[in-house]
Amino acid sequence: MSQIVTPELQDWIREQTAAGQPPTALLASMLAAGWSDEAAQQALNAVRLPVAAVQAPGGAAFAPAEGLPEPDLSASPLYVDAGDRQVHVLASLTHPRVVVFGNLLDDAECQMLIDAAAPRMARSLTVASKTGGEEVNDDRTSSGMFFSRGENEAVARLERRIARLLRWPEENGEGLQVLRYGVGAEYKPHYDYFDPAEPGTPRILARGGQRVATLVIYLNEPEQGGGTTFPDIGLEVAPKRGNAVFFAYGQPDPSSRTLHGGAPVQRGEKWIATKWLRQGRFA
Ligand code: PD2
Ligand code: ZN
Repeated sequence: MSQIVTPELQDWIREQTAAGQPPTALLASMLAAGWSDEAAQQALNAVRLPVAAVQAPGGAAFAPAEGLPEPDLSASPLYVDAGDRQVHVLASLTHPRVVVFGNLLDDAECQMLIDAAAPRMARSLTVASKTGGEEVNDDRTSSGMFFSRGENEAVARLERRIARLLRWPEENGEGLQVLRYGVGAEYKPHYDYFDPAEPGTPRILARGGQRVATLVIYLNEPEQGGGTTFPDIGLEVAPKRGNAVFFAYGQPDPSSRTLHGGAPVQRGEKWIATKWLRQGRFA
């Protein structure tokens, strides 16, 4: 059997999705029809999500990406031109899509973000999936703050760089979030997309649709612990200053295999900046 993602297969996935079939059911059908797990997941991830209202990125110097945020690694480059910086490609995985970058930020930029965020830190909230509001959650023992998009020159420059690197419109990004974890603080494994089955999700999706990808940027180096873990695929990314881990999820479903967490900091402290990317314009 051919395991290529044909237009017919893409149509079938779109039709089934429109008819209300969740990705897990589509995955089960494909496995039953003889597809390998990897090929079936590849097919699901290759299909563009239905996007209600994606705005064109006014005046952006690149074509908006088809499908999902994705750096151009087609020629297996060591470096990707992110406009004002050559970002290093340290490791990549196709299913799920995970890319570890080096040299995304220099030390001075990391410090500038920490210094600007520090006076504004408060105990981190997570989205309350029942209501679409926010709540304190024991799974997330960090403190944090959000910059608004383009809030200062350092933030604006980083947002331009990320948009170029991941070929996704700046306008589709949420404001950069900065988190600080002290000793013992962690972020238990979770998915970053919004659970379609939760009653609060439609309210959240009204602002730019689903999240489709995450970029976690390390702003300092804890002395021990604090890696970003992906339990489904046995991956742990070390929190090295200026580096970042990118991952994308074509479907808001565990079949994306993007379960991930922030391991407890054992010594020192950990600062990160997270950029979440939406399907459409985040306003
Ligand atoms: O701090 C991390 O490594 C981490 C882990 C999981 C951050 C996030 N999720 C996040 O910001 O979504
Ligand atoms: Zn996360």
